[in-house]
Amino acid sequence: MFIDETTITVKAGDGGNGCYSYQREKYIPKGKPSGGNGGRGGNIIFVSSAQVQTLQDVSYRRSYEADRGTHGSSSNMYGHKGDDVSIRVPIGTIVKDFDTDEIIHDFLEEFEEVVIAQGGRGGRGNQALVTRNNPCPDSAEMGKPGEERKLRLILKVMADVGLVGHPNAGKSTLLASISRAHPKIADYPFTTMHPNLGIVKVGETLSSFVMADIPGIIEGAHEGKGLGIRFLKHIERTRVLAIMVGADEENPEAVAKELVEELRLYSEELAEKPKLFILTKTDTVLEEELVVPDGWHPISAVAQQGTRDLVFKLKWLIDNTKEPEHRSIII
Ligand SMILES: Nc1nc2c(ncn2[C@@H]2O[C@H](COP(=O)(O)OP(=O)(O)OP(=O)(O)O)[C@@H](O)[C@H]2O)c(=O)[nH]1
Ligand SMILES: [Mg+2]
Repeated sequence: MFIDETTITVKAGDGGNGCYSYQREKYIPKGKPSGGNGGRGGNIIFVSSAQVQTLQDVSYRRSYEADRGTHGSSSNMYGHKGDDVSIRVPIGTIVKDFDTDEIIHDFLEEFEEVVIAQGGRGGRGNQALVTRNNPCPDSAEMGKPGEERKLRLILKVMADVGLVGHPNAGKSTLLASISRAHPKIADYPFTTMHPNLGIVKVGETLSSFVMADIPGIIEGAHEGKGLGIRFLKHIERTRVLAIMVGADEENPEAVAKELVEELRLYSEELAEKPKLFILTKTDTVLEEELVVPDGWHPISAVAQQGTRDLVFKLKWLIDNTKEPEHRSIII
């Protein structure tokens, strides 16, 4: 299941208590202070990983708790640190404080490791509390409680190119033909129900880029028609857009215009991204009847025509587009 929003509670471990004790030796009624410190509580750590694509695994549990540190003990024995809890999230996950809406962290790259809730400090034992003025402290400290937070997680996938088009335009077919992704393809609208990502290799070069295929958009999507605009957030962070229109549409240019307007109703910024217009399914039209609008790129993903050039064009466009400035945008 593709889950791109969830709410969870995390609780880091409490610190262990410091110990209050005195050395006991023969003939010495009260020896030196010897109570050890408590151990620190375990942290809650988030790690971004390319191995997970959705928030499904995270949302499986409502709350996460790290172990507490153990208490200090006599003979200056320190308590052990509580184990950390590490939670894997997909790249593109935004972690927000549920109550304040503040962004705690936005995971833009792989292997980012962030402490989201700090374990509590262990309390000092009476041995650590010794000062010149107070050589025999008569108490030890309690451990501090671990941080507890309610979090809202939002996934906005990270990709270089976002595919935009009517249902059935051939978006998933293109992704499947130029990457190793296996999105579902069928001749009915709204086959794609959630975003698919694919890594596209650029010809025989060593470079590649990430392409995001999202569900089709129809007129009125911003009002919730079709699958609506729920998935547009997944192309907010792309550098460029590929607007795809089937050669079997009556007026491809009008369709493209309408698609861009639909994007604009969602976000001006999204609509203003650099775009490549692609005429798809060119094999469905007789050669002499095929009209390719000015500046458009024709392809037939099924006949593997124009797709290789398309990859180079997209790469060029990506390389010549600045990285989006604020990659964590309005939510
Ligand atoms: N003849 C021909 N058919 C194509 C081509 N590209 C896609 N199709 C067909 O068009 C239909 C829709 O293709 P999809 O790739 O699922 O379309 P989509 O844009 O992903 O559709 P949604 O997921 O519903 O938004 C399928 O039956 C494909 O086989 C093409 O280049 N030529
Ligand atoms: Mg599709």
